[in-house]
Amino acid sequence: MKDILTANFIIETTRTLTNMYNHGWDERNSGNLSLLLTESEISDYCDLNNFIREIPTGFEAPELNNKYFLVTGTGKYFKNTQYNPAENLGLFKIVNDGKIARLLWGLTDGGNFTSEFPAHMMSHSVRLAINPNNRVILHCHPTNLLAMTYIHSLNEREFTRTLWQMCTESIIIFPDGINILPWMLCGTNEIGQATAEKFKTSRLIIWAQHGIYAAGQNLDDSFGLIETAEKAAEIYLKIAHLPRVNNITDENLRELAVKFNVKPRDGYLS
Ligand code: 2HA
Ligand code: ZN
Repeated sequence: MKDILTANFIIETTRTLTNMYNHGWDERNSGNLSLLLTESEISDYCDLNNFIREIPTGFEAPELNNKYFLVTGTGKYFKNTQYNPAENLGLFKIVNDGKIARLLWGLTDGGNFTSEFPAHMMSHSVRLAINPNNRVILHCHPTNLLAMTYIHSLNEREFTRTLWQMCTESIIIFPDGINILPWMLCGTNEIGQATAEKFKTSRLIIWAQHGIYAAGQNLDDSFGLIETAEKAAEIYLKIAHLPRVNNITDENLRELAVKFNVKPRDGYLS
């Protein structure tokens, strides 16, 4: 067996978590990440015929049967993962129609998967049905987006249009816009189901007064989505209280969509 700490998926995940912490999006134990891995990616690094322990998931997801996920642990700090990946991350195989997660590696202090495991797994199911190359679900608490949910309408079209108008790049990076859940109790199957439902039409979901979820084909893709939306929110907060004398118009947004070959969400441009 090769040393799993030298595997690309561990190195990249750890770098992403550190980077997110450094952006101020993951205070204390906040945020969580799950990365779908194939058998061939992990078979050199851990014994797939053995497992350490089994944890009931509390939900069913037959479509995730026999899939492998690297997941952050509950109560673990993003900032600490770089110093001890084996304690802060867990590699799981999903079995029994999604009802059981088998720990193959990690969570060495006896820890459990993230409290938002339902939201992650249910969201993987939905995104995989739309794009078989989806690998990552990422959650964090980005400061400016979170602040915006206190002062901006939570209407998805209006919120999206505001973000599109704040940076030229926004509509190119998230043409599907941003979906929004009202404040809900986190860590439950209910918020998991609601989040997965929202992932049917966008790759970015805001949890009002809490944070954001992103889905992507790899860590850079999902991180980049959040980074772009967060930048737009930062600009909004800098200018929201000032008279606006210039703007990115709907005509400009249409030009961007044509030039960069993206399809803006139906009905979002007037
Ligand atoms: O894991 O961010 O939503 C801590 C959280 C819960
Ligand atoms: Zn959170």
